[in-house]
Amino acid sequence: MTPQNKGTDLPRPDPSITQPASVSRAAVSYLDLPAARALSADSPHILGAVGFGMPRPDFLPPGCPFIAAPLSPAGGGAMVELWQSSTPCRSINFGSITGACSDHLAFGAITLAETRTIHLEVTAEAAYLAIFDFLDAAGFSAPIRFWNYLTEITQEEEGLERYHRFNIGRHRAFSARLREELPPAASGVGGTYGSSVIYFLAAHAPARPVENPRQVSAFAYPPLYGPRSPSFSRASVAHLGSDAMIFVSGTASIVGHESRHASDLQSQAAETIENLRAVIGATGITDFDHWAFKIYLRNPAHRGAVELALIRAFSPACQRLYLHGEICRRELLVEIEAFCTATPPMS
Ligand code: 3EB
Repeated sequence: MTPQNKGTDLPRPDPSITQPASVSRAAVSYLDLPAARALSADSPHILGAVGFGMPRPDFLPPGCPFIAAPLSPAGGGAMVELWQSSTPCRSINFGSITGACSDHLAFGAITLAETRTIHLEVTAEAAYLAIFDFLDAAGFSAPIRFWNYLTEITQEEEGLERYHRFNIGRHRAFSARLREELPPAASGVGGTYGSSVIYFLAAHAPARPVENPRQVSAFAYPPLYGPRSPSFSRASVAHLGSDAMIFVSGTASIVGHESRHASDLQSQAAETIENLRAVIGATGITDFDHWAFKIYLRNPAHRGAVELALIRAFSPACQRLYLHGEICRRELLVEIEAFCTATPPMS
């Protein structure tokens, strides 16, 4: 985003170069506690763990990064989002960021140090600056995916919505430190308890940003949605050798820049799935493995209806994690993000 450092100057991975099989990829698993405990035995390959409805579990080895997200599973209980690398990881703690990296990927997380007297744009800018310091120290130049879970996201803080204040702070930090011209994929969702957190994945080369032809780019939203537009791309495609990791941002019932079907769950779910299809189509990739979806619901009772629509549209074999969260526009009931790897079949 800095003018002297346009995306076109940055090295792009050449997809025609076949890299050795040791290039590390990340896989995500959404796990209940017994399954998370079982997978934690493989600690050398854990990049990071995110807890929903739970504090750090005692079975997680001390070196593994963990962050407690301020959202709970829609059905109650506790779930863990576990990012694992295909190659060994080592932990990196720098400043207020807890993280880990493999040879090709880094994970990091920060709990926002919010106080009653400091506005969210200040806290958010400081958090993102700390993230860029972490990335510099770890030697990972390119963030490829951000998750932003902000408590009381639609509440006003002295005349400005907290989400809009967050966008100001994030924009300031990206203007100062993001090397790419365009921001990577992200999710922005309201937490329902606890502290705001940001977590992220990064690589050595930038991911390819992808937009949704049905939607105005979030970074180009008109000022109606706050003094600074949200800094995220609709999807990021990280090419790793001949494989790709596809990160689809939090996607909602927005067409153009306007929310559609206010308070109509079925129609919002259908519109959101249309948007997912459109942005996935825009990646140009067709050889996907199974998708992993995270579904954010303003009302946890909406889970069944969204589940039905989602498994009709995608394979029932996909992973699905339903969370109770507040979407950053009050009229929106559901937001869905997606991740998958694409591995061309061996010839
Ligand atoms: C939207 O399309 C819905 O601020 O990082 C989705 C994904 C949304 C990411 C963010 C916000 C963010 O505008 C909200």
